[in-house]
Amino acid sequence: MAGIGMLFGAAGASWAQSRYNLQPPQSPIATQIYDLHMLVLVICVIIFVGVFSFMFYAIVKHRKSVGHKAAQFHENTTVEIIWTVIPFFILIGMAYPATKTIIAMKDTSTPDMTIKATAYQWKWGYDYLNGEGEGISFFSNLATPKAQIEGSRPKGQSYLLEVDNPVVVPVGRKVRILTTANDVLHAWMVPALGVKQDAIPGFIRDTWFKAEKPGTYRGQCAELCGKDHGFMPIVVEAVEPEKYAQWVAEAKSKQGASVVDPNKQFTLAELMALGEKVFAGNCAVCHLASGKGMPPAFPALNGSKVATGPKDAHVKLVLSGKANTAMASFKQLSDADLAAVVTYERNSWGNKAGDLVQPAEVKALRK
Ligand code: HEC
Ligand SMILES: [Cu+2]
Repeated sequence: MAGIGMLFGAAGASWAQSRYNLQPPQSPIATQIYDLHMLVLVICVIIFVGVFSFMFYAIVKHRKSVGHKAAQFHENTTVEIIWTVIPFFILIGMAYPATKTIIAMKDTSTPDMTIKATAYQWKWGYDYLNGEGEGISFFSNLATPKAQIEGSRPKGQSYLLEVDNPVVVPVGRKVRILTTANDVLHAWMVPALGVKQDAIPGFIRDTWFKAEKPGTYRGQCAELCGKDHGFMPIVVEAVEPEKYAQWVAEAKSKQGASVVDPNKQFTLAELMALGEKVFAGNCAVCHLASGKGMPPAFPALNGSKVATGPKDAHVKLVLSGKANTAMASFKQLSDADLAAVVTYERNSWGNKAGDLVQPAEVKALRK
């Protein structure tokens, strides 16, 4: 495949920047995919030009008005053999490198590290399963401000391709990604790294990449059916190994701080502070930071019967969601996050329930 790259050496560099071509490849597999794409394109163009040149030449040169008579012949064995054998070799010429690439894509053996990517409606959760980062896990939410989506502010450069917590990986390491889903089909795709793998509820699929250069690589959930797959982007941050070690240390200490003793009693102020963050990250897209929602689609929580009613019912609704509505289950949040967000809803905007929910109460209601 190096040949094709060399053949188009000079042109290749500028094509790589083109908005009409695939994204510039940044991993060995992406490079193979890119080269395959160019090879097949060139073969198609050669065939196209060859066939149509010959055809138009024949039509013009042998037209009736200059006195040509159609030749009458059929069953010319030589021609039939030629037009079978030539396409056969063209197909083999394309299938052989394509098969090699597919086999390489599927070869997830001997990875340097493994990350599980779990899809949720509508975000990604990541768990670092081994290596230096073992034990790190976080959610990655769309970070594009609502005002840009609604058009009241100009769109940023990474519009809908930015998240709060990117997946950080070291460059030059083979990273295996396990994909699965919590609810519906999703797909983990990062074009520049040459990966696209369906995330299927109840199944684990895997894929891999090796980022060659430090950089930020952006992708999207590539599943079509479902209204918000376009709002759960994927961002992979590839960094030098020293920077990666630093990130791991920071992520672990942050995580250590948020893992709380399940029996810890929080104060109202603590719960409200944490709750505001959890609400902004998980609930405000629908219910709005003002708690006013967007009725009738998304009810206001300000003055809501549930948010000011018995707290067990309130916790249960957030834990289980409401079937057949956009209100999904949030059981993947920690007991502390759930206790905080429910407390926050009960005591924010105009709501004055005055009570608070402790993580232990959420834990008891999970059953
Ligand atoms: C994707 C949109 C969406 C998100 C995100 C969302 N909700 Fe909801 N929520 C809804 C909808 C829709 C309903 C109404 C369900 C129904 O028809 O009863 C609802 C209802 C509720 C209610 C009951 C309100 C009432 O008066 O009936 C509460 C409480 C609630 N949500 C809390 C939360 C919390 C807490 C979060 C974040 C952890 C959250 N919601 C995230 C869409 C959403
Ligand atoms: Cu999705």
